Amino acid sequence: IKRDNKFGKLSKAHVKFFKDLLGAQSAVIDGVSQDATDDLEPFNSDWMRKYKGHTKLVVKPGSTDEVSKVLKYCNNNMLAVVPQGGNSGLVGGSVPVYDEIVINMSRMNSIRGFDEVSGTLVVDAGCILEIVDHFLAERNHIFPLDLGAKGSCHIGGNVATNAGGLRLLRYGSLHGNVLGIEAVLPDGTVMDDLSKLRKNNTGYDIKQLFIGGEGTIGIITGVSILCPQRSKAANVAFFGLESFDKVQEAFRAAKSQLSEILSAFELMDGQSQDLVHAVTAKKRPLEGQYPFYCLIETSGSNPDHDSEKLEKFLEHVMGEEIVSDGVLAQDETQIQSLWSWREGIPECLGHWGGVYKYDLSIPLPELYKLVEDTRERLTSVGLIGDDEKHPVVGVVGYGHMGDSNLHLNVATRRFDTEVEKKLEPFVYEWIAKRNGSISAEHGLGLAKKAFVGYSRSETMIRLMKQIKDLYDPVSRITPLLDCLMTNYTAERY
Ligand code: FAD
Ligand code: 2HG
Ligand code: ZN
Repeated sequence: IKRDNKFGKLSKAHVKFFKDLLGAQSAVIDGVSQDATDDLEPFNSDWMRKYKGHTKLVVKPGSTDEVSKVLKYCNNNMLAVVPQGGNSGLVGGSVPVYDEIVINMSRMNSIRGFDEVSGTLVVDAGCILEIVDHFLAERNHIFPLDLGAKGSCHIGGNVATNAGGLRLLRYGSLHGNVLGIEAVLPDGTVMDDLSKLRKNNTGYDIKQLFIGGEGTIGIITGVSILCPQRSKAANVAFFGLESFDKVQEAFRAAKSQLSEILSAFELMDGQSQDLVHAVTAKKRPLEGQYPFYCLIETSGSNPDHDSEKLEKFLEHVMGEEIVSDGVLAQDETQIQSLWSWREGIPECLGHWGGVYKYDLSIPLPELYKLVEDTRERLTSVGLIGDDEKHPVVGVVGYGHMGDSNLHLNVATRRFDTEVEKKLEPFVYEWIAKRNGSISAEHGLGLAKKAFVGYSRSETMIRLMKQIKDLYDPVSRITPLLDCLMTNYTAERY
């Protein structure tokens, strides 16, 4: 993609404006009025090391008012920008594609308030998920979202991507939990919809457009969210199973027997666990090796009640030979250790080089078939192997079984066009045939924007484009189309 020269080039005068506005020295990382420094590098590349930008300026506003002034100035000067939270996104949406200014939200990191009676939390968008969850833990509450990147991702980034994560099965999506949003529109207008109300049927629920909007219509600066009570008891079990049919049986049994205390049901295939083992060399949770594993978590308010339920469930799945082997964590350390075999997969898969990632919604009965079909496809053309000559290390499937959300990952020794051509559009066509989604929880970003038509009709794409035009009207006239997100071009919305 070529840089669109309708966007202005950064000058020393622009940099001076931002330095004067933001005051604090650390709030502006400048590679314009001085030689580009290494300090810019982390903001120019993504977690997967797949996308690389060339920004010469990172600004870190410290308040909603500063975000507003930054965006207004950029709008007036045709300067392209990209919003960035913890930069843990997996679709290349958080890094500049060219020389866009990075608006990094990390300085907006205050917890604005928490009401222990209603469980309503109000935070700045730049708060890190794990820090917020620790704050809530001290108050016997829990953030209704958890994911492997919790140590770095921001609440604003979570909301902007409508992240799903490990406990959506229990607490539902951010579309239900987020009560209010404060955001700044492309022209600098502050949209204060930071409601704390659970119910508010007074017209359109506009904040929903910002949840999963990936920063295309505004920068989220504040979020209010309903947080559930933290459960007193938590249990984690890890099972080995002989087939995907057995995994489905185990899921049905878990839903019917553990019902309201079930808080996660995660799937890992044997190859994903082999690759984690190859990287960490940790002792495996089970003696034998199986083609499938699942991790089941329960959490509830009465430890005895939960244990009783769980015991009955274990008797059932072992007795009926639904699972072949299993282990139940005995303490918090073991809980963390079992979770690491699931949460550690994305990081371990990156060990060899590049990973092609597909985050898919698929009707449950066919969920694993895509992994088998993909593996067969790459094997048949000789791309998978143990040595340097073969670009592909392994094709693995894992994910949020409870949400019918598969993560198909192809771990490679290097990003390789031959591999990519075999995978795309094959994976997207496979998904479209089954009316699935080509992005269940990670968003479109740069990686998926060209493929949105596999999951959305022309009418839906037209409606999305109308919304983009409405919120960013200057783009239609001037056209300052992608003032907010240059990496999202007209093709996308
Ligand atoms: P970034 O990566 O910085 O940005 C993501 C997108 O949001 C970009 O388009 C960016 O422009 C935009 N954005 C960021 N902040 C704002 C803002 N304040 N206002 C407007 N737009 C903004 N995702 C899941 O759904 N479920 C998972 O289980 C999960 N697990 C993960 C595990 C690992 C190890 C990693 C690395 C990622 C995982 N993710 C998962 C991806 C997930 O999207 C991100 O971790 C997280 O939600 C992004 O937050 P962030 O602050 O890092 O956002
Ligand atoms: C997870 O569930 C994340 O671990 C990451 O969504 C998935 O890396 C991936 O493909
Ligand atoms: Zn996931």
